[in-house]
Amino acid sequence: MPEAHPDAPRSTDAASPAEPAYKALTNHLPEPRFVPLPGYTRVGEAQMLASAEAFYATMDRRRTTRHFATDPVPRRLIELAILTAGTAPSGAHRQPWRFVAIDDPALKAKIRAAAEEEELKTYRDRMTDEWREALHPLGTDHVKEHLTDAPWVVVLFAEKFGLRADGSHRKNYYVDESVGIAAGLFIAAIHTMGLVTLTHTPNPMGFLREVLGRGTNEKAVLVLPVGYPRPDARVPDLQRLPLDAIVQWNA
Ligand code: IYR
Repeated sequence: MPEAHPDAPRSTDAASPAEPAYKALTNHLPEPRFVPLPGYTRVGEAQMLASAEAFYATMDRRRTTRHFATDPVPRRLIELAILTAGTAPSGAHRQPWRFVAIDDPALKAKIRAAAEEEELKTYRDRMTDEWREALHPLGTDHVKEHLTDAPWVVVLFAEKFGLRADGSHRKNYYVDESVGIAAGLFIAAIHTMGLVTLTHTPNPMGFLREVLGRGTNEKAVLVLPVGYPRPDARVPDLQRLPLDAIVQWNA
């Protein structure tokens, strides 16, 4: 099919829905502004294959370790990982992710103490036997030395809803999905720059909002220590599922 001129109107153009009843619901709204897709260059299949193989090989070397070196990491690297996370797609482009990046040793210690207090209760009293058994191969416990060893602790909050200046709520959409995608991009960015991170999920997480002074419209979803692995860093002996276990092609 010949390519249409980019300015030519198209009946399927999302910016100008043709269906009259739908149009009537939105005609009080300003016309959406569209710009040409920026920065896209189509590359050949051989180059795509090479990049895809290389990226997969890089990502397949990512491992979650709990053993962090205390060496400092420049703040700019954390900024770049957060900027990368912020490129995630999000429901209605609400970008409902907020990051708190902590390198203050006193604040890290405070978070560690509060997390360990909750985690001890979780591991000792709240976990079912089944859950404890599931975690046993990972070697996790309530001791969270990574929260003080890692030079940075990044806490990811989900903005459940926005707050307008008058205090009213502005709805966000697909918050869990959007924040999950942002977390994945953050993890990929940290890994490709040569650092390690760990997806820590203290439970319950309410204390983080208080300690970090965040609004009640936000909910902590992940604690991500970031740093270099310790020279003696270890990981559990785990395998990833093969392709045929995680994909189906057509019906
Ligand atoms: N939140 C606890 C327990 C934990 C739960 C799961 I599921 C894990 O995959 C790992 C740990 C913690 O962060 O230790």
